Amino acid sequence: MIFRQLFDAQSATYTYLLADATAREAVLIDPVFEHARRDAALVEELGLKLRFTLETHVHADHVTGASLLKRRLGSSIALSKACGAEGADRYLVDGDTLEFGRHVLEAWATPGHTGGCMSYVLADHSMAFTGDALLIRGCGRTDFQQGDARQLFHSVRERLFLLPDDCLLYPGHDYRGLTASSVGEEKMFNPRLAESIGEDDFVGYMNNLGLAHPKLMEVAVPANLHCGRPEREEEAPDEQDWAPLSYTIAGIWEIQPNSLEENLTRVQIVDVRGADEFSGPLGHIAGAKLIPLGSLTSMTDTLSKEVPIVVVCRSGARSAQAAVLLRNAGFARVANLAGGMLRWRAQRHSVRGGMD
Ligand SMILES: N[C@@H](CCC(=O)N[C@@H](CS)C(=O)NCC(=O)O)C(=O)O
Ligand SMILES: [Fe+2]
Repeated sequence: MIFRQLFDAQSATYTYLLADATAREAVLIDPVFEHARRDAALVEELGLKLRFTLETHVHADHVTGASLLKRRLGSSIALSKACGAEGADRYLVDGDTLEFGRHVLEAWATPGHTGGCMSYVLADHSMAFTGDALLIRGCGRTDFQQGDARQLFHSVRERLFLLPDDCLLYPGHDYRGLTASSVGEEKMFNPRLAESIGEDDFVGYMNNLGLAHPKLMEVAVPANLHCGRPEREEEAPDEQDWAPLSYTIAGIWEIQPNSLEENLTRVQIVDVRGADEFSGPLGHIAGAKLIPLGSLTSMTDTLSKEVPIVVVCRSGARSAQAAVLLRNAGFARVANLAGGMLRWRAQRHSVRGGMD
């Protein structure tokens, strides 16, 4: 079998590619919207036919790449019936199976992190993809999307822990850099769910986690309830190749600080904050042109259409709006600086003015 573990650094999400090495049929578990191009390229380079994308659940922290991959590669979208999403090609219930070449994945309902969580287990029980039901030395939170700590306890202890001790576990996320575990290991060392821990202890622990909601939750959940179909039906208008960019569910191209640093001399930087912020404590990027968002549409004739534009603000929100305005004004090559000046500074890129 061909197996690849892929990572999204923004949400610490793992995507898994599994394929039959002979039949060249593949499935992709939990693809991420911003990486649809990367994932499609890998599938094509390996000479695979993507049969399905599978979701372990309706994610709250990132948007699925399922719809983009379906459009690019003709894959079918499969997810649990209980998760309530629309637009899939196949709705799975506990016990369903999915074939790729001579391999088979079993769908196991493992609710608790969300009401519709599903784990995918290779039919020989050598590998399980547990989504956020069981993380390495942890588990998914249970405080939204019909989460239920008691249900999660039963999903893990009475289902996943019945797999053989040497069954490898691949989670939906890891926030600390671990990549895989095994059933035996988690039975012994999981601080929340190890076999020595009782149900009431677990429930008490989970009901008092006190975590902030995921930053992207309000964007991600509605988008995932439509399998990540972009708001604008036409995909990423005019593929842009002047820098490594990613296309967001909101229909905006983004550039990360490192990529902008490498392309500084080849772009026009337009800072759309107010003049006071431009010369304030966050400083600005050397060479940036100050055009506050409110003045942008009346000042587009001061910008060149020949040179790509990167728009910048404090956090990336106003500049996202600026990117849309510029595109509507006929600028084809525009990208938003992801995370704005805050991320630029946090990643220690140089600034003009400002304070340390
Ligand atoms: N800070 C992260 C939070 C991510 C989060 O809450 N992740 C969920 C999975 S979708 C979880 O269960 N996390 C468990 C944990 O953080 O212990 C974000 O804003 O995206
Ligand atoms: Fe999750």
